[in-house]
Amino acid sequence: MSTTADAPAQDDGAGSGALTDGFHLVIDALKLNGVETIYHVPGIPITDLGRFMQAEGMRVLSFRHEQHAGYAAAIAGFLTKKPGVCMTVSAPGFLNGLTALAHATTNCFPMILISGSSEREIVDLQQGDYEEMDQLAIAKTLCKAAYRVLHAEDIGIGVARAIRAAVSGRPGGVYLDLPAKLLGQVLDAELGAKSLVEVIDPAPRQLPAPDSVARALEVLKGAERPLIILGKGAAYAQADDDIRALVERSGIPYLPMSMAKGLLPDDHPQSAGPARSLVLKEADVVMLIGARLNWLLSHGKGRTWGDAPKRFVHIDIEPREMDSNVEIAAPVVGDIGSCVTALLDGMGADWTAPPAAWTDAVRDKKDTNIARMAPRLQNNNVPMDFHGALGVLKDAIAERPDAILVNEGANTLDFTRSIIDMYKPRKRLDVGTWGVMGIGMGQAIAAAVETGCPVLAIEGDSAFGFSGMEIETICRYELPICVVVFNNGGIYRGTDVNPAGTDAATTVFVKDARYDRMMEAFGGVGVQATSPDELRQAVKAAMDSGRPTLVNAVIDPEAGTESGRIGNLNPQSVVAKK
Ligand code: ADP
Ligand code: TZD
Ligand code: MG
Repeated sequence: MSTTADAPAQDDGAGSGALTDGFHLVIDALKLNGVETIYHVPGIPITDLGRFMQAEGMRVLSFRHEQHAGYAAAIAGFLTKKPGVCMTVSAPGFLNGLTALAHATTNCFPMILISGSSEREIVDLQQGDYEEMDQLAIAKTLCKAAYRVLHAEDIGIGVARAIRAAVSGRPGGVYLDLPAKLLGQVLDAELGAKSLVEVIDPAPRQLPAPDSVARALEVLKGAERPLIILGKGAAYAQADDDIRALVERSGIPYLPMSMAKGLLPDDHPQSAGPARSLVLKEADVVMLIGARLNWLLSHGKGRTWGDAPKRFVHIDIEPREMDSNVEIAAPVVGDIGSCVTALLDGMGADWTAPPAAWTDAVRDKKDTNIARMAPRLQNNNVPMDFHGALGVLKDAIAERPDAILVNEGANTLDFTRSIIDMYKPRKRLDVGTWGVMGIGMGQAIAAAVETGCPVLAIEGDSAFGFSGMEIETICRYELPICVVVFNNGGIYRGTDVNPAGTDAATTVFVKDARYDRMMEAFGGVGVQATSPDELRQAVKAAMDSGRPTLVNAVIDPEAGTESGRIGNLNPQSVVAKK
């Protein structure tokens, strides 16, 4: 319990005489609930809150922009199953953090955005306070829950509600509004301590109904060509052993969504990753575990899914997710750990593996695709193409399966996802449900801070630019992060020309940019790599030393395609010519 250092003695018979205040009650409430790390940008009215947190032994990481502190908090939530906390100043700082809070909510990651706010009386009369904004009203529409605390004795309850809302049921982002006046409010220390709330069982297990499990098993048993799809909800659930047991016991081929890669190792015999098109088209029963049928799975219908009729089994904690895009034959609502255990228990001794005709067809397709890709990954072309560079980085991860891979870009994202195998759960972090650029450095920092593991961030040059200034943060905290910028001189490609002949084309950047020199400016290691061999050496040195490093990997500006793998989502003009 902390009290204000220079508080005057007071004895009104109500408590100990010692005083505490809003600042310290916020700290005590967070610490009581196991929150030890804060992702942060200081300023009025929370500068002292950050200082006091540090003084009380919390880890307070100051960023250069709130959006990246927010993305760090969001991914900390994914990695730890506890809310990641971002703390910002009022209006502009709050808005900068809000993008990440909305991202956390969209991705079902538990996160709390704590923002200081201006005086309510002035804000509500719109009298133009310093950084005036009705933050609570704005946050409400963009996150799972939003709360404001007005009295110091309610801080304990406010923090408890925020934590429970973030992690229980479908996880998401929560906003907690702390007006400046609240932080300075004084309270008897003993009463303050009593007002704190330790959240018991913040994310209670949610057992599936037995008849829903039986129905799911019936549907699976009737399948000729079954498929399991693992999503990032399955990775989040930390039910790794049970999920693996279910997949292996069932004998069913599985497809990992991007951030579920490594939940089972990508070289597992049942992985259907390299046969994605075939299994989506041909499967007759598909069991989704913590994956939504959103755009990333073509909404469960259309060309991607072929003409073969399909029945879906869907495991998710959110009942409203069922039938969101297509009919679900067997909804199983509950937490993934409990659902998977129940399915395993129900499989019984007479469970039979899927027909060999199906598993053989999947394996053949996979073997063919892997064999076709292999020589392209060995190429030593200069300038490098994506395959030559990623062949090197694929080896780097295979040699260090504990390392965390952060990945964003368009071509840089799509090629990396399909080429680099992951071997352990929650080791691949990326742009998530929105395909958002800018998560890179925030995620890399949180990954290093929360896990202590080395981080390899593979970044398109455009993607990197969104959060590039945070390499100063990486150097300041001396984090073991190696950033590889795939520098193809632009968005998708570096070759666009403006037909009007005036400004540079909209998708191109300065030619021959040296991102490595940015890292040197802050005392980190910068390396220019123009060939796969140079890239291999640079990344090896970085991963061996653990020193903050940025490798400017020069990629052929012609190598990429428009929008990477999702160019089909671009609307077409009937008038304009490209
Ligand atoms: P992906 O993008 O990998 O396909 P999504 O983000 O679409 O994954 O889906 C994740 C799903 O996982 C969400 O529908 C969410 O409700 C669900 N989920 C998250 N945590 C759990 C959990 N512990 N138990 C059950 N479902 C969960
Ligand atoms: N802004 C935000 C926040 N998210 C986005 N997804 C975009 C803009 C649009 N966008 C993409 O979808 S990918 C991309 C942008 C700007 C950058 C692609 O260029 P890159 O990767 O250099 O990162 P490649 O390897 O050159 O394709
Ligand atoms: Mg690029």
